[in-house]
Amino acid sequence: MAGGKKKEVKKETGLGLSFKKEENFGEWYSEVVVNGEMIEYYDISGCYILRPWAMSIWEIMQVFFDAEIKKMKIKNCYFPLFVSSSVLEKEKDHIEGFAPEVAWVTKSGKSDLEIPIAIRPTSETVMYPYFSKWIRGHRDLPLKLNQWCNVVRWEFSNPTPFIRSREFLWQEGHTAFATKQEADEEVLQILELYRRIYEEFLAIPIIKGKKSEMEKFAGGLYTTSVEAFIPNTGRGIQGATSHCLGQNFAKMFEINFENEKGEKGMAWQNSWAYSTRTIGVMVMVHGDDKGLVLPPKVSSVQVIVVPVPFKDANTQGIFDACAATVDTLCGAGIRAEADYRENYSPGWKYSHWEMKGVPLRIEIGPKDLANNQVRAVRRDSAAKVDISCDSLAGKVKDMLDDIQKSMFDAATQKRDACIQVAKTWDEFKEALSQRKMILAPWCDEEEVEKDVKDRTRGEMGAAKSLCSPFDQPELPEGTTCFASGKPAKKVDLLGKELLDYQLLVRSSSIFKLFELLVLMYFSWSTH
Ligand code: 86X
Repeated sequence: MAGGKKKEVKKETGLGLSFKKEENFGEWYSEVVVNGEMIEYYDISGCYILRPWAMSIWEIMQVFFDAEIKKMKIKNCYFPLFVSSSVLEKEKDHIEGFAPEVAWVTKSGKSDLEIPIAIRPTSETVMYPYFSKWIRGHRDLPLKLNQWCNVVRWEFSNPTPFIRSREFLWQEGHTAFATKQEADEEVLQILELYRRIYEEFLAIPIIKGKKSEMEKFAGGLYTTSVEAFIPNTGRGIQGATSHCLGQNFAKMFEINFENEKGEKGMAWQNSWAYSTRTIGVMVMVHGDDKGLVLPPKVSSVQVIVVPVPFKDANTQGIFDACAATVDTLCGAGIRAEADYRENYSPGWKYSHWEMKGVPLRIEIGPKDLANNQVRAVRRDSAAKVDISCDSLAGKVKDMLDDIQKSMFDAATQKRDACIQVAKTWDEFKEALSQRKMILAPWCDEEEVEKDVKDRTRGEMGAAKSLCSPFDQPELPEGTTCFASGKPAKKVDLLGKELLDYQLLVRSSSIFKLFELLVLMYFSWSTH
């Protein structure tokens, strides 16, 4: 077992990343989600296998969110995956722009279906006919439903694991109220839960705000969101959304009720969602050149214990100490496991668990055994400390809390360094070229918003309004819009979006051949 008695040491190849986060972000990301055992690529483009390592993160967030919405008296339900074409198209205006993304089932076996059936891209049209049926009087309100499910959107632009996949997991909440005030309140309560998922669980700072008229969900009244930032790309990304739909859908689907006085009213509705995209944002923000870095709160293994046997030392004693360590930690509510595999060296195990992003590694060798201590190594900072076995659980708990906090602080510091205040167009352009998000005084007019897009359009997308942050500074009298020079109404957060970013700039082999031909032509023609 120890030293020469090792059975079969696997080659220490295949570990480690061939791309650096700073140098080739897109390739780094594709590699880290696979080598970190979160994703396996699948033979249908844009579809990915979520391995247990990713699914466990999703489940931890789900346990939190599900409990919180239950406190709000929101009930879980499950509506079918399929939508008939007549129901999907009932609500034409909302669907129109999205139509190319809808996937259809057209056959069973070899025979064509009489009427094709769509796969839900979202469930408004699936659910709202039943809201209409179930809501009669004011006693039927509020109706507050949520479902955990998959949806399909047949995207054609660069698919990316978690961030933009053709099938993804989410929760979608759909609620109906008698009054606008109740709906408004819920929009913000849900948004606060989304903030907590990002900041408290994923250790990612977000900005809460309201979407512009152009960027809001067109079917609704207003849209709020949490906006995150990916420093390496200089891009913002929408983390989750909470919409007030107003009475638009109630009008279309006839979701009406009668109040105490027998008067007719129309329901006020909300819808809200967060998806497995959260996991992709976490990988992008925290990962490094050694692999994933998982925040302790969402890691299914918070502490990995690695025995470090040495030649003729007391190997059994070391293994027993590892088992005792796992027992103590698990007993204290810490998610700990030991890696006893005999066909891998300790060094290989270190790299492996670093790749998977486990927050804390505990090594136990002969010296530790003799001193009644263990060695703890942090994933986020690589800091090493020796911990006495007598105070193990308490110390480890403190360390995990500290890692969670440090990761959030580090991400916040990086994010804040990428936010620039701009008062003029030139300042705005300069900050944009430095891959920053911009806070700028804004006239909040659609024409100007379009103009900003036009004037910044490049190969990898245009700058756009990300949100108008709820947290607004006081605007001095006479402040003007950075883009139009008109009086500013508020401060807006602007930037480029990750979804417009070409993550993988890979040329196909036929394209490479073409490039080669062009190169040859020019080198010959100059002779
Ligand atoms: C917008 C709106 C809304 C419930 C949410 O953001 C929260 C959860 N839905 C979703 N949206 C679409 O309505 C849509 C519709 C079709 Cl038909 C489609 F193919 C794609 C879509 N994408 C987004």
